[in-house]
Amino acid sequence: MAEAKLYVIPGSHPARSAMLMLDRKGIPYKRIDLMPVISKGVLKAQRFPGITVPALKLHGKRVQGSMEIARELDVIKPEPPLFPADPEKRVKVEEAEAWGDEFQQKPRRFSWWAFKRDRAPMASYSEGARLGVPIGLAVKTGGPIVALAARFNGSTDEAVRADLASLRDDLDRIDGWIADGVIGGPEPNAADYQLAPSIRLLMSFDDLRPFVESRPCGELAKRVVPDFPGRTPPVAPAEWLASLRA
Ligand SMILES: N[C@@H](CCC(=O)N[C@@H](CS)C(=O)NCC(=O)O)C(=O)O
Repeated sequence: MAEAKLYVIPGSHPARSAMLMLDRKGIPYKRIDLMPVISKGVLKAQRFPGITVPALKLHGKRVQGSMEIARELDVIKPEPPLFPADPEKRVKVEEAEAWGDEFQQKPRRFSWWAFKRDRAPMASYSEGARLGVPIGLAVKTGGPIVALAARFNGSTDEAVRADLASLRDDLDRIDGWIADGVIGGPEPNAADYQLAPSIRLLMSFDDLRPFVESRPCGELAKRVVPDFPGRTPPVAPAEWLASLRA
């Protein structure tokens, strides 16, 4: 059987979800690092139906998207399960997972907004990645890629400011799922793997880490994703963080 191949972008949070789930299932895979934006063409050339990572070639099948990958992994290797067997519990995990799939956009939008201001911290997110060019050079010449990614992801001041204004409610919701036992149990489920990398990406920003790390969701993220590369010094105007501070 051919080895599984996982296409990722370094620092991508849903790609990290897929990596963690493959590891959890004990399925070996080859990781293929792609440059953002250029990734779209590579995935098309590889005949994936969509243009985003994570994208997985497994047993001759192409599976794309963190939620789709979670389901496929449970089919091909049921143990340990990523979804609870109890139907009611499963519905709750699926709800949290689907919400997390949407929530991904907030840390993504913030990241590109921040990198548009200063690309230098991007290098730290590519730790251990093999992009085919030196990371320093990729960052140095990456202005057009960052500008395009920021545009594709709607990383405008208005959008990012609105995201930050509602972030506290988002974190409360995630903490609520932990309190209700939907996530945060001893055996991580698909919603843990979906949400924790997004929290970890938020925590990589010095602006946001203080408001996240000591919360239950911050603790959970550190446990589920013990290592997540990247660090970005403060970049957001102080007043944009007011609702987190309140
Ligand atoms: N919700 C999807 C979203 C995947 C997604 O948008 N991935 C981003 C990276 S985090 C991507 O591939 N972007 C294309 C690009 O940056 O060019 C999932 O979980 O798989």
